[in-house]
Amino acid sequence: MSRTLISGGTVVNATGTCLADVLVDGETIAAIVAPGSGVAEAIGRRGVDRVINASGKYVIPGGVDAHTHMEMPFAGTTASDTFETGTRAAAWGGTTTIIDFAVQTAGQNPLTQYELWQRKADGNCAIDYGFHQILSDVQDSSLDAMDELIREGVTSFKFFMAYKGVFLSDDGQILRGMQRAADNGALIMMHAENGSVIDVLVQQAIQRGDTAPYYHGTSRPWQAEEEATHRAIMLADLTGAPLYIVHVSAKQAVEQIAAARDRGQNVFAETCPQYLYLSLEEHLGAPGFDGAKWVCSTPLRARAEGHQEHMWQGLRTNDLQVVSTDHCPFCMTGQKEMGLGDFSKIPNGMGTVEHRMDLLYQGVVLGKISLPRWVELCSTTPARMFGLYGRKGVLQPGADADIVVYDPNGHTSIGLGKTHHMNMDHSSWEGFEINGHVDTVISRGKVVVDDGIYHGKPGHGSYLRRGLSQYLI
Ligand code: DUC
Ligand code: ZN
Ligand code: ZN
Repeated sequence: MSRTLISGGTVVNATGTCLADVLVDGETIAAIVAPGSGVAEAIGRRGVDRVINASGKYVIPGGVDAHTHMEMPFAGTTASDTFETGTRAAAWGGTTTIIDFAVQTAGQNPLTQYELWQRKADGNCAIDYGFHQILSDVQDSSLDAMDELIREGVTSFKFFMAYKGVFLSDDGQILRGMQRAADNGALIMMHAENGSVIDVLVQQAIQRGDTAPYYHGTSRPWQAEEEATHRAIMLADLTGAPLYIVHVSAKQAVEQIAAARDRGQNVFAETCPQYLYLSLEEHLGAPGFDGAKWVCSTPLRARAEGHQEHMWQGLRTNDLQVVSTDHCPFCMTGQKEMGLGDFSKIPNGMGTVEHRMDLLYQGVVLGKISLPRWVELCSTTPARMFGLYGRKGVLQPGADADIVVYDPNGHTSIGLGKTHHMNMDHSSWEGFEINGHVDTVISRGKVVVDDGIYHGKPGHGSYLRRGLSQYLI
């Protein structure tokens, strides 16, 4: 079993920062001690295999990205990152855990689908991974499958209020899923957009000849997100189920979430980097077909309406608790271009799994969030929300040694051929300049990235059997 000493860094947890040395023994953290106390030196004399000098750097718990879609079938194609390429890219960016989605569409058996997703990931992941289960048509057997899946460590279930005929569950089906979750302790995740309204607006836009990517945004207006968010909150209230709204992009949806939380409801929510930085006008509205790179749902919102600043505010005030990526990449060639002349045929999604830690760190640089809050949003709360805390999301003795050494004085230029290891033919973040750099990434005691060199391998990542959300117990 190899021993690594990370010396002289500033250890950052969600609770605060301190100067400390971190000793890794095998796959876990053995000790966190004050530098100069002699403890590290004593341990050192007994032999460490490697010393990492973290002086002047932050030592943080590895990132937990609770919302990714590797190899996801969507709109007649499949997300371009496999579990192998996507988890490798995640590792490059300082994320050491992903929670992906096993997908059940109408007529399929959720348990069979879960096993299928296990086979896709097994032996391929560079970092640890877990699963949520997507449920669409809710049969009696699906409700029983929820109980069975919880025993397998799948403790959260995602429903869609959009994408009729593919993923959409109607309100009655969602209600039944929530009733079961209220009984069995599962967390309900919701894609909250009014799909029926969107389908009409999309059809009308295409008929008008408004076929460019920009109109993907205008046909999924904030009212459709606010309404669905409110409806999901009401259904959750009716049933007593805990609710987690995914990829929030509209400020009005944040207001609904904040109001529910103020009433005492167990409602939680995430946003994603794209809703903090990118916009309808500049990105979806890019010349020609370029906007297709940023077609995702919920859509990028108008900067003039102030959504982006409101997301930052929500992250600061805890109206929003988590930042995930909704990583669902598609190449322009052969995939996004399926929607040339008809935006509704562009596969929805963009690739961000590699850049989440860097992009959110800019919030610290810009004074929008504190250093511990960065760690809380990107690692600690997702771990607690999805039943992994203690093992993941914190640097403490006994925790998995998932550790990132982050250099605040380093620099990262994002883009194709620079810091981009996702399986895409473009970058949705081309040209972003990051103050900060992921220097070293350790996954369960193994150095997977160090000084610009990748040392990981497929199959190092293990399946995480998750417990119930630690926000509920
Ligand atoms: N949104 C996306 O952008 N892609 C995949 C599914 C989703 O809800
Ligand atoms: Zn979604
Ligand atoms: Zn998603």
